Amino acid sequence: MDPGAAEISGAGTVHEQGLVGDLETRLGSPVATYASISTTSNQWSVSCNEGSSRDISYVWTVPETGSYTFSTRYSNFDTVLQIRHLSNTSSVMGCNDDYGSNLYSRTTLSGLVKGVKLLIIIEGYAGEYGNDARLNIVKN
Ligand SMILES: [Ca+2]
Ligand SMILES: [Ca+2]
Repeated sequence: MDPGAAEISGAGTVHEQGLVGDLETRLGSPVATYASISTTSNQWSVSCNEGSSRDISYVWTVPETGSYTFSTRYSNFDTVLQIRHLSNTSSVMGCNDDYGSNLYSRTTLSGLVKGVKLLIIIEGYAGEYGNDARLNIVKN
C-alpha cells in the first residue's frame, strides 16, 4: 500500500502533501481552486465512495455560527466531498459524491459554531481526477 494512503488521525495534525492550505474564514464561489489534483497523494479514505482516489484538503474556520453549504460545482471532474473536524479527523461531519443527478458534490452543515476548524477534503470518484478542483462555501 502507498504509505500516503494511511490516514492521520492525530489531533489537529495533517501533514501530507495533499493539504493545500488554510482558507481561514473565507467564503466564496469559488473560495479556492486547485489545478493539479492528479499529482497529490491519496491521504484520505472518504466514507461515501471507495475513497481510493487522490485527494486534496483545506482547513477552514467557521466565521459565524450558522448553516453553510459546501460544494464542488464547476469542477471539471467527478468529485467526492467530505468534511471532518480538524481537531479529530476521524470525525466525519458530512460526505457527498453526487448532488442529485450531478457529478459534483454538495453538502450543507447546520449549527456550525464560530471558530471551529474543519478539514475539507475533495477527491476524485473512483480514480478520476481533473485540473480544476473548485471549492465553494456559502453561508445560508
Ligand atoms: Ca482518497
Ligand atoms: Ca461525484
